Amino acid sequence: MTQRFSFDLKATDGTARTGVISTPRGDIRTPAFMPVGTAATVKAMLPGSVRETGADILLGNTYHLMLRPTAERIDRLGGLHRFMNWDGPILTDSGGFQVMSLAELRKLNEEGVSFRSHIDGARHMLTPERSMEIQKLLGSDIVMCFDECPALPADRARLESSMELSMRWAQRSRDAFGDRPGHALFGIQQGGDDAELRARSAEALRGIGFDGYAVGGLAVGEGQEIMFRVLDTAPGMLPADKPRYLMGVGKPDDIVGAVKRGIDMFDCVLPSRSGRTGQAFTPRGVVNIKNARHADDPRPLDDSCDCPCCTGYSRAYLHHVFRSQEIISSMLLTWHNLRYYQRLMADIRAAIAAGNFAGFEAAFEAGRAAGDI
Ligand code: PRF
Ligand code: ZN
Repeated sequence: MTQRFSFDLKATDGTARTGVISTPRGDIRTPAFMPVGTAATVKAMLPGSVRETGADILLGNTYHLMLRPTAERIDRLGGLHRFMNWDGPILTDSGGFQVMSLAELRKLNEEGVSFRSHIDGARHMLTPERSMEIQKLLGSDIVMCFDECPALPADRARLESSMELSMRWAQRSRDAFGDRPGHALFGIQQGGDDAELRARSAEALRGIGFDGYAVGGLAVGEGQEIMFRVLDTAPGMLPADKPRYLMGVGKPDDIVGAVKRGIDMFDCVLPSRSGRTGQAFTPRGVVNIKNARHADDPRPLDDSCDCPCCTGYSRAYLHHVFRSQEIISSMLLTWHNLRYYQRLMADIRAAIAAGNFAGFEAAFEAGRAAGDI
């Protein structure tokens, strides 16, 4: 029986780690970047193309899918994998974070969060138990605990009561999830920028016991310096033999700095969303394709990239289709950005395996210092 979920650490370099998460739907090489497929699609990409960029796993969202088309409908249609035609692993976020950033008229109490849909204003309620039920109906491979994530800065009393609520919800999530071989449940550490609260949160989660542990509550307004200061200690509070996931991060330099501090998994809308707004990630920094300097440029966007955008098209073409608002502009730039992120992760994994993360970091920084030419 291959109904297993496991994490094998292959090599470490300082606090940076590389390994493989095994799931019945396939392996996830870590450090891993998960493209975001919020509404059962990675916008502007076919699932086979997302796979070609090198992605092992996608992220889906409880909040969006429960509102439209509903978890029950996806279940009737055979689950999220079949619905969106992606047969690899899917991690689903639990909904609380999206309720707080997207929904209207939110009311939070011990039981959960009630809110009005940002789509049609209908009232809904999310609790740890309902979030576990929805993620099960979706057929998620990696289920996230239902938590609350305060924006930063926040005072200590607010961070403390919120963290404690999230830990009670973590226990309720664990109880409601039950025992589902081949499926994983991840706990989420909270505590904002307070090291003592982070330690208490980690202790509570370790006491409950999870298949993996997320660092939540970061990239919520605090800036990179504070985020890295928290990450100097937070990952080390979590079990070394389980994957560690930094939720909603981030820019390429955020990822490099977080890997260095012991993080194994990431998700972010940045590569896909930026692709639709004309921003391209390259080893020499961000290129804004709408800039007039590209209008006559026959060169590829990134001469080091093997993606269809860079092997088939000029900057002049990309500039033209972006300015003309052609659909292919979003398709090509999203493909390139997702490929850039996956090459970044592959380079990171190879460097850690070779014991040369410092060399990787130096080359990464040198490329960005050189700038786009
Ligand atoms: N909790 C959950 N999802 C999240 C976050 C969190 O803290 C974040 C914070 N960056 C992004 N997505 N459940
Ligand atoms: Zn490319």
